[in-house]
Amino acid sequence: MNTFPSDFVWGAATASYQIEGAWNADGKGESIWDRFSHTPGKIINNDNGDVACDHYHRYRDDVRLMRQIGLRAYRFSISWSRVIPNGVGAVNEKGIDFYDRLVDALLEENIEPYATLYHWDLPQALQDKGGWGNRDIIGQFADYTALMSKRLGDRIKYWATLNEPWVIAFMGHRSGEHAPGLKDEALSLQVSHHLLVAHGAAIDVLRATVRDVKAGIVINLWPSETMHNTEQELQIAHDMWQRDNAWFLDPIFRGSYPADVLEFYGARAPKILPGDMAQISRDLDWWGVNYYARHMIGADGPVPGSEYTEMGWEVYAPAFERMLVRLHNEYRLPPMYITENGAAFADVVEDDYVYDPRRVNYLETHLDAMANAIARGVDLRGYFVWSLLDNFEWAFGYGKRFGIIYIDFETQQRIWKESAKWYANFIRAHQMQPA
Ligand code: IFM
Repeated sequence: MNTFPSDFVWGAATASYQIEGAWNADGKGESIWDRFSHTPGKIINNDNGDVACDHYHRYRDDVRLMRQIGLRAYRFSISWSRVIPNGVGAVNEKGIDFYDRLVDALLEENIEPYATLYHWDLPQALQDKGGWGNRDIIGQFADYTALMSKRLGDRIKYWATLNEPWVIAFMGHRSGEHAPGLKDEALSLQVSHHLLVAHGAAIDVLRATVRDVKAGIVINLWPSETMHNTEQELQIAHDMWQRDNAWFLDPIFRGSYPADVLEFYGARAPKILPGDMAQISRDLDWWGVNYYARHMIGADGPVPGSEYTEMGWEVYAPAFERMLVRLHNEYRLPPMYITENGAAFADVVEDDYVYDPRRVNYLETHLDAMANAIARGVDLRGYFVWSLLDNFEWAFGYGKRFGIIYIDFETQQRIWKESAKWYANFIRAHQMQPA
């Protein structure tokens, strides 16, 4: 059995729109997710994040839960429209106060805050001016980063610029399943480029503003594996890796887009200005990988013998280990964190408790895969389970439960799942005791 270094960081992750609620409280502006979820037909059941887990009002309870689980770190995101309601200009002090209080509450419990600046909830006022499709977003994001890092940088060292640029660009602007709900491939590619340049601009701001900053980005990665290893399947797997993963990894870590993908997109490829690639490929102190499952090419339906989550995602940890080793072999990388990993299952409450052995198995096998990857040389420093709480799962609404803590959305009661108990015991057995 491989294991973890004693200073390995054990955490949990959430995101503002998925848990905070209080969508228009205390001067918060409208975000694209408020607008999208208030549009009938966009979200299953027409659910929305108006209340969500009411974390805005209950964050103290949630920090207490984190302490009880024994988390050393908590990854959350800041809602841009809560702190700058129109995206630019006037600052909403009450919004900043919320993050101030949250960070202080975390530090009181010795829980290290990891802040993500953008987890998808763009101020609607900026979307009205073109959002991520308008190059002005680069300066606007830099200004927002400057505000937050000046206000919180004395207490937050770990900053991520973006969460999952693939999802923002392609689900928001190509498939239209996510806010702002656009379906335009050329636009989605331009958006992905603006996201990356804005990321690089924000890295410069963080370095200038926060002493001893640890600045990074979070990327979602899905490896593609093949059922029969035919030449055709291998080609598809290769193309998917290039278009979905290398499209973001190469510019960040190599300073150039993959040539085969640029050629594939041809005239739809983004407009790149001089200096952009250098801006995108700034040195990082760390980076985060969000990993859930693999794609299986050539499987006509489910892979025989495999288990699937409520999302329809396969539970298969060996692909995780293989991907981590591949990344380590192919790129020159800063220290890596797994910033999301977890599974949605149809949880049932019985006697104020949720017994979720399938989630425990998912977590156990994926942690095992990580320990193996570390033994094979991968510089992995921490892990954040997705998610601390059941929450608003975007276009799926509240139907998909990823939490290790169950939320009764009628009463806002927080209920322990077996997986939270299991994780608490695991952390206790593996973590360095705080001084
Ligand atoms: O809930 C999301 C999260 O916001 C981003 N990564 C994937 C999770 C599960 O779909």
